[in-house]
Amino acid sequence: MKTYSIATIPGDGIGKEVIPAGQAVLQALAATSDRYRFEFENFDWGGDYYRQHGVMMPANGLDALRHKDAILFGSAGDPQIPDHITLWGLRLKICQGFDQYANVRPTRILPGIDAPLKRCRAEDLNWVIVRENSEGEYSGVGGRVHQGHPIEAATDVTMMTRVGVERIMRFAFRLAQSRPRKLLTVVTKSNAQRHAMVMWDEIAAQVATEFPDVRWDKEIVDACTARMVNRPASLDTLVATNLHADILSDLAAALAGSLGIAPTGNIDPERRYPSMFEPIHGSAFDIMGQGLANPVGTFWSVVMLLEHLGEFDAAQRLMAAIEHVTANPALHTRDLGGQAKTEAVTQAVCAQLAPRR
Ligand code: NAD
Ligand code: K
Ligand code: MN
Repeated sequence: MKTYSIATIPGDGIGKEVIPAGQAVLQALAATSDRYRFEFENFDWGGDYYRQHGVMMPANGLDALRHKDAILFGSAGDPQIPDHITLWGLRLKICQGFDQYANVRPTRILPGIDAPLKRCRAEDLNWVIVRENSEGEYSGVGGRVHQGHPIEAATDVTMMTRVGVERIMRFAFRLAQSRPRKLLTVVTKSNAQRHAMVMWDEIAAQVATEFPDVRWDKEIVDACTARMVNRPASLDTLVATNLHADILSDLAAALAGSLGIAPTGNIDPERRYPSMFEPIHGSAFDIMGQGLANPVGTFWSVVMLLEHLGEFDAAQRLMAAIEHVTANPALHTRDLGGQAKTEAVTQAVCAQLAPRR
């Protein structure tokens, strides 16, 4: 029997509610198989850890994760700690430390979900946004000088490297090639950002020549938001910079019904390091501790984790169980207009996975 070693990092806020739920569905799957099992190690890093130790995770934290098969992550963000400390001290440390340069964000309108675009049929909205996850606007290059003085200045430099852009473009073209429509939209802002984004466009055109069977186009990021609303079926796979894709994917999630549903994988395509899977949402301070969190984004992230491990049958079964549950309005959480609690949705998915008698 194969044993997969999974690190769980619930982090803060509703991360502490949805990650145990994700763990429960993995256990429910394992209970139906004699081919694989999961071994979990939980890491209590995040805001509470910061209050005790002055850091979000220990200095040798990456070493504790390095040999795991995958990481399941909740959220970093605590109402009492500035967001840039929680984000850079935990999630970005792991993403950048393990060079998880491809952030993959699928969006679909799941069965039973009342999505806000009235003229959009479910089959019109089936996207994967590929987010460059290692540099760009979140390169960490920058600084703040003369703090508090009239001449104060601050910069966050958008840094792009040829290596970084080439590898994300190649990943995106390959992903687009693997999907039925073989269609890629390269999101840009080269009209205004005339250095980094011009290089981005040039590299896109170069890499495109390696994929003659992929149809591709370019869209300026602001126009892309309108296109997502007005012509969703004209999009399939998208590739965008760290910041642009961050914003576009929250819009995508909302268009598909709720931020609480959307999953993501922070992936090291070369598999030198473990990849990390998480719902795209944050700590949700407004609902934390009340059992109101929608766990579907975490469950779908677990589907991506299973696909990454090569457990395609388990991934398919879990996705089917999720869709069975979203199709039932009695199992919708408050963000979807329902009244179900995290626990009830989790139990329903686990029950769906259990062997029939
Ligand atoms: P958020 O995603 O936490 O919440 C935005 C809104 O969506 C809230 O109204 C929330 O209640 C709702 N929501 C989010 N997830 C939900 C779920 N699963 N079920 C039901 N409703 C859900 O974004 P925010 O409020 O901007 O950020 C809160 C904190 O989370 C901040 O500290 C931020 O930095 C952090 N954050 C972390 C990550 C991450 O760890 N990857 C991502 C985004 C935000
Ligand atoms: K998250
Ligand atoms: Mn985000």
